[in-house]
Amino acid sequence: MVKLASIDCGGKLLPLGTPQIMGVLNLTPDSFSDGGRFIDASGHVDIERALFVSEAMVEEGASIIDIGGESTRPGAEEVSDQAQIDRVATVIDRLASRLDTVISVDTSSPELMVESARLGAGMINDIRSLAKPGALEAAANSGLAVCMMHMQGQPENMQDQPAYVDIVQEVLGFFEQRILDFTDRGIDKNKIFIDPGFGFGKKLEHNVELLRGLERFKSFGLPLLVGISRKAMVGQLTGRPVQERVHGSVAAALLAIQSGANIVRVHDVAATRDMIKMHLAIAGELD
Ligand code: 8Y7
Repeated sequence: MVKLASIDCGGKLLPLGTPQIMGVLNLTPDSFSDGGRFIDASGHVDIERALFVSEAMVEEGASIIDIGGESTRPGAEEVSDQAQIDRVATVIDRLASRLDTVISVDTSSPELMVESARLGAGMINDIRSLAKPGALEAAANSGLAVCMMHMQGQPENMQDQPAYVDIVQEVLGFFEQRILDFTDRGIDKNKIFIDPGFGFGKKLEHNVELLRGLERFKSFGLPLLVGISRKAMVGQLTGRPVQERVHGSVAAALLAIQSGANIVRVHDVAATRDMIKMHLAIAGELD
């Protein structure tokens, strides 16, 4: 298998020779798996706690921390740009200066993209794939790496009636077009990650088909990011509530890595790190 080199993420190098872990830091009151964990009694982000947990995730093996200030769970309402900035800016600033870890900002807001780049973030993770007016320009000007994710519909309605004829083919087609849109606007092709967007406008059968066909997404020669951690898919297949989905999530991450995923976006970093060590040993790639 052809190995990808490292990618420059805002001046920090993300190695891609082995699978990397993106740890999730949701600074939201309402994310489905861990909402409210960092919100104090007055409704503000508990910055010290967010920094502490981020550093713990790095110690456990995360090389990217994905910071979000807007819940994108099915049916979630959009949050204003300023409210998102208020939630995440200080944490991005303090983490970027304190850690070698790549800081990713989970946002669709061009304003927050610009502000995050200024504060030292290295990557934009936009579930809307830079669809908001001004987002392509903001991302291109930032020079940051960008994760392009597939979603059918919008978070408000995406789980109402997802429908595909051939999901893998349709998601591949989306990337083909969107890579052109990104590069036409001046985003460096070598800084694009692709992500099929598990659970975003997808029913269980669609998510299963995507995971089965995951290898086909390697055809672009771009790093592949996969997020299945604690999602409904894991709940449906194991019968477990959200706080009991670690084992199913780690299994899903291993299946994704065995099909070529370069980055797994997860809540349970330590468990995922153990799995990757096992994978590397058996695949003969342990350093
Ligand atoms: C994903 C994501 C979420 C994902 C990427 C959750 C922000 C829902 N899922 N970003 N974000 N890929 N790139 O369950 O799968 O964490 S939010």
